[in-house]
Amino acid sequence: MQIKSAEFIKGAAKPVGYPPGDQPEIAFAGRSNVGKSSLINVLVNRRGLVRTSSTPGRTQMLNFFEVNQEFMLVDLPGFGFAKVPVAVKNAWGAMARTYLENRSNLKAVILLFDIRRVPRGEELQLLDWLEELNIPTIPVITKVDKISKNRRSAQIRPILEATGLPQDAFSFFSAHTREGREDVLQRIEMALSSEDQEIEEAGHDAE
Ligand SMILES: Nc1nc2c(ncn2[C@@H]2O[C@H](COP(=O)(O)OP(=O)(O)O)[C@@H](O)[C@H]2O)c(=O)[nH]1
Ligand SMILES: [Mg+2]
Repeated sequence: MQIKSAEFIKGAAKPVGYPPGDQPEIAFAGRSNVGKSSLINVLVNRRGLVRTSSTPGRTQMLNFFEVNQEFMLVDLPGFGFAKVPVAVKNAWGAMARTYLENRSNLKAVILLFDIRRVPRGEELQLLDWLEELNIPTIPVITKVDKISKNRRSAQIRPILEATGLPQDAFSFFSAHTREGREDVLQRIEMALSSEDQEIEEAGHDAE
C-alpha cells in the first residue's frame, strides 16, 4: 500500500464526537507505552503525526487520523498505566467497549503486545471482547528490537500461552528498525477490503 497522505482529524471521547463513519476504519489498542502511536507513525511515514510517550494514561480519548483520504486509523486510549487516577482507569473500559460496539465501519483492531511482557488484565479482556463482537483482530508483537532474533521464539512463548493464539497469528514489529511495517500494512489492506470480499462471496453463492 502506498501512503499518499495522513492527517489528524480529531480526538473524541464519546460517539457524538466521532467523525462520520463513512470510511473503513482500523483501530490500534494496547497498554499505555506499548508503542501504538509509534506504530501508526511508522506505518504512515510521518515521524510526528501521533505524539509518542506523552504522559502515559493521560490521553483518554480516541484520536482519528485519515489516510489517503480513503480510510481512518484510530489510536484508542491506552490502559494499564499505574499512576493514573482510578476514575480515569475505569473510564477506559467503557470508552473502548462503547467504541467497539458502535462503530460499524470498523474493519479490524490491531492489538499490540510488548515482546517483553506477559499479557494480562485488560489486554486479555480486549481480546475476549473482540472475539465476542466478531471484530477481526490483528495481533502485533512490538519492540522486537529489544530482544535478539535467536531468543525470539522462547521470549514470546508466554504471550502465545496467555492469548491462546498461535505464533503465525502475530506480526512482529519494531518502530526502530521498521521490521514488520510491510506485513502490518498488508494485513490492514486485507482488512480494509474485507467487505468487498464478502459481497463477492455472496454474489458467488447466488450463482
Ligand atoms: N525499542 C523500541 N521502543 C519503542 C518501539 N515502539 C515504541 N517505542 C518507545 O516506547 C515508548 C512509548 O511509545 P508510544 O508509541 O508513545 O506508545 P503508546 O503509549 O502505546 O502510544 C516511546 O518511548 C517509544 O519511543 C519499538 O518498536 N522499539
Ligand atoms: Mg500513544
